[in-house]
Amino acid sequence: MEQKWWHGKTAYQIYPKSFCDSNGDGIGDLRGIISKLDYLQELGVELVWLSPIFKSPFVDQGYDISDYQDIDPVFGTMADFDELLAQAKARGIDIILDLVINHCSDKHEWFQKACADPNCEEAKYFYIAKGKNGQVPDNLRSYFGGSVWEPLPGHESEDLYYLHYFAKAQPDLNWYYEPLREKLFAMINFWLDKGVAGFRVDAIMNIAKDLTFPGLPADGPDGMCAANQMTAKLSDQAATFLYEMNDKTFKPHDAISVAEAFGVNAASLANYIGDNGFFSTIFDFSARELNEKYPAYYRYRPVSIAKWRDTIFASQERVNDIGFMCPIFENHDEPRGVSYYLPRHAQNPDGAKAFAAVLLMLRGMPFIYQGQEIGMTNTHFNSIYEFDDVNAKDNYKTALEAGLTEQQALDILNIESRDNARTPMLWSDEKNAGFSTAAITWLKVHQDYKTVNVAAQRHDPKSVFSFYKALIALKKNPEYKELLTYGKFVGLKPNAEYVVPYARELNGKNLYVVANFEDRAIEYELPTQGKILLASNDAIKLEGTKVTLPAVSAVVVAD
Ligand code: TEU
Ligand code: CA
Repeated sequence: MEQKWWHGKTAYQIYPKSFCDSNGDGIGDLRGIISKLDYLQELGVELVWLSPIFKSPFVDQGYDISDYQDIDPVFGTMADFDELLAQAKARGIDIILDLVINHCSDKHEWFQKACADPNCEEAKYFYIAKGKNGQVPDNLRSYFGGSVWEPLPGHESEDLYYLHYFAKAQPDLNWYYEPLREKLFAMINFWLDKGVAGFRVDAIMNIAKDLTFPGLPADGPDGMCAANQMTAKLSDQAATFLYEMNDKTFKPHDAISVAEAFGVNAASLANYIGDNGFFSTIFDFSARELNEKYPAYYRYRPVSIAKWRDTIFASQERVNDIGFMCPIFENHDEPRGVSYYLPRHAQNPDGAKAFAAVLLMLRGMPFIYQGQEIGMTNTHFNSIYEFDDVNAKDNYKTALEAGLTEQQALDILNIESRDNARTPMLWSDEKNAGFSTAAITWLKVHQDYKTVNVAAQRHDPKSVFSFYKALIALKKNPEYKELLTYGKFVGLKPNAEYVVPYARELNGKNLYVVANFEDRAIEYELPTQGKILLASNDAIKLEGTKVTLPAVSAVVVAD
């Protein structure tokens, strides 16, 4: 496998609105991020992904972009961004941005022009189509509910519609029109030329469309079919565009591209992440995919750590000889992992530490989502009015329409909603958890901030934060770096439901991770004898090949 500059690094996702507010308006910003670079350096991360910071009306929190080459004033200025890049670099941290190019905002000047004149050049950047038999062009359902088609503003009486796979305020961009692709590639190169190390690539498989808009057999009582099913059918078409994008942007810059690509089938993985693949790497969403939301988002099933283990082990083994996938536990679209995947008795700092060991020693570049490193859990919301997320509001509505009570609909959002992990970062036990001096923050502050915060953990050697720091340091330790970067992943046999054991193996050297999420101590027999490198709990004992782990703990052993 060809070696790349980013191999072996640990990445960190910042959700800019909620990381740190420098000017007291209740919203996180770039100068806030600059003020926390020392913290990130101390943690040891070397790659930071910023969720969108571009000009946006924030209907979908920045994933609706109205100007790709400008910073939204709520976050600061281009000068602030340049300083952030330079200051991060000085601390050995590379920055990657969010590339949201399946769609833009309806406030983007391209779409404004398209509405003013559906025959103009910019109108070709979008999918604008006539209705069929008095109906919208097809029966696809958008990710956020309702039809993917909306009447083109100003042309309602002309039976003209525009396509949006996500919110109505996010018109899809027409990748089949070459001049539009060239515009997007030039924009990507603008940021890469500035010194950005690469991109996280948003919702990218959706760029492929069937231009005859045939629709699909209904998958629900509304007569519609989820748009992602069409996307899944058209992945070969998307691939053509993605090779082109790589050749014209990422590749000449030796940039990293981390794609949000759902549902990639095993047979095509090499095209995505192999040595000549069109992406550097993709997130491993296999555990999250277990919970297909439609047809009933409100009928969610929790994913147990046992299921998580079996699913992730399979995807790790699948890519051993192909490339790397990025292990994640949570992000800005997911509830907090501790609350979502761990059994109740492990939804605490011990569980967060044990999980950290499992996640960070896996093969591939892990992404830590802000607050994960201090063991944040789901935020508790008392009413629908405390939510911001467009998706949460849609899901609430759908649940009520399906006959759930308000309390039931709220209970589900408290488990599943994207806002669970979007609340402000907890820096201290001061006002607004040290995130902002404002009277009100844009999203409520997590209920546990008095006890769960960075200040309380930073100098405590037994904290979740210190354990993350030690694990990241281990990945950089010259003695284990190669093994942890390129070593093969080998799933070991669990001897209890909530035990997660695996090995990493390179040139006859082994490293073992055993995590015990049971509510009782367990003994585990390792394949070979070794020494403990890191233990999440003082009571962990290793005698010969037998390791004893108390309830909710994890150990890293090397032979
Ligand atoms: O997400 C794309 C996506 O397919 C999902 O994870 C989606 O957010 C989920 O089904 C909704 O519950 C990306 C971004 O990560 C997300 O924040 C944006 O809302 C979305 O694209 C649109 O840009
Ligand atoms: Ca601010």
